Amino acid sequence: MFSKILIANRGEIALRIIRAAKELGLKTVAVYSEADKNSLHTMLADEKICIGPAKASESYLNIPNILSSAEITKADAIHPGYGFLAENPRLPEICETSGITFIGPSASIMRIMGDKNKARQEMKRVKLPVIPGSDEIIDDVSEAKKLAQKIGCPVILKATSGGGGKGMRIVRSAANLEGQFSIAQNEAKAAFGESSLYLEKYIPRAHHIEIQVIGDKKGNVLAFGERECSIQRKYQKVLEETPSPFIDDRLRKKIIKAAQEAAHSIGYESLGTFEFLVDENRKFYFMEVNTRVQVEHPITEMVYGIDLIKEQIKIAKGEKLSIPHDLKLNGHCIECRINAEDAETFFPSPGKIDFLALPGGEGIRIDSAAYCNWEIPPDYDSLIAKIVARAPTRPEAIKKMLTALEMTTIAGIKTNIPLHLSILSNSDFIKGNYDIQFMERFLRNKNK
Ligand code: MV4
Repeated sequence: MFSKILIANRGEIALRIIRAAKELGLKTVAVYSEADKNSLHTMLADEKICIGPAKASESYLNIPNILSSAEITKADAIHPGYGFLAENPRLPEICETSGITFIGPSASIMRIMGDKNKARQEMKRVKLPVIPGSDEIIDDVSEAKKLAQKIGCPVILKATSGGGGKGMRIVRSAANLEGQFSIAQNEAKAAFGESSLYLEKYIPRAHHIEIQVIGDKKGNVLAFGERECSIQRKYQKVLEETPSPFIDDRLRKKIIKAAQEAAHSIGYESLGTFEFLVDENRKFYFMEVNTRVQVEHPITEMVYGIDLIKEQIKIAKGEKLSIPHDLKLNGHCIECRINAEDAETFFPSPGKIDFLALPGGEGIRIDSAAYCNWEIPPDYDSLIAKIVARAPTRPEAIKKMLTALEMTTIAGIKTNIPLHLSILSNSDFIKGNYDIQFMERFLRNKNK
């Protein structure tokens, strides 16, 4: 069906895909920008090809350059990884007309899910609980006002093309609506070229919970146990864990079933993630669908003993899902995102890694493209390693992660390892007593 995968990405996720491809006996092509000529993915793929200058818009986001690289190298499949082109429906569309297999969902599913309001309507249609809010996009402030009055403040304005919290505004009182509406519109217009907004009731003290799904071309869909992703700063996840200390077995079963049925109803194919908010009364609401592999996929792999990327590649080849349906959750897993950044100010800290010692041992997994003497380019995100720890219980997983972090040395650049050490030592974190407001509170208290 296909035998050579071009990986339209860089960094740790490019290595992750190379590993899966190699295990399946498939050839790989690395694409790289001028800033990445010494990056590990170029050395570990079977072939490499430069696709342009450092600037992502001219390289990793450049569809014509990526397509011609596939033609030159005779790659017959493309894996987009996450970020960059991963959720751009133009890529699967163009792949189809070029006879290249896109390893991901269909362009049409991607297009619907990329419009957060359409995704919301679609999930409402298939009976997934959605957050109370607008039925359609809101054209002007007067409509927003009427709805906010009906629903009651706080409400939240969201951009239909949204993501990463851009074009999102919490409205605490009706008096602020007019101002926040135009701020959200302008922000959405600047970020996505599209200003349309929708409105929801704001859920306070919520948990950000997500369900991994995978579907094959034959209509088989599996959903896994939740990932707890509430530890975020500025809508960037910092640490994720599974299972969530907030979710009991009964609720877990309910959310898994709801996501599985919804994914099945829309004929979801490939890897995807259903994001939910779970409120303080443990009611869950659909938020959005991510139509790509996610950074935090390893924690699901670790507790279920599976390889999601290999499975995703096999599905793209037309194979039937080969993961057993009686999934057994095995232990507890935590992922720390190690970023090249100042642990206090969060400023990026690119530069040369002078010394690198990474941890290991049973239950530890490192996904990283970093090596000693590599110079981290300043042009891309600051994720340099994912440290993942699995153990039979949550306390043991925390202890294993603390040990792993203490046995990690990354010199020459700053990292957020000190931040992770203090989160893992925080009494509320240890108790599992946290929600999406945790980081804000944690950082405020730390600086007192
Ligand atoms: C919300 C919400 C509460 N109520 N929607 C954040 C990014 C995007 N995925 C949607 N997000 C949220 N939507 C309603 N109706 C809370 C979040 C949210 C969040 C908000 C403020 C600070 C941190 C947050 C972390 C995750 C989710």
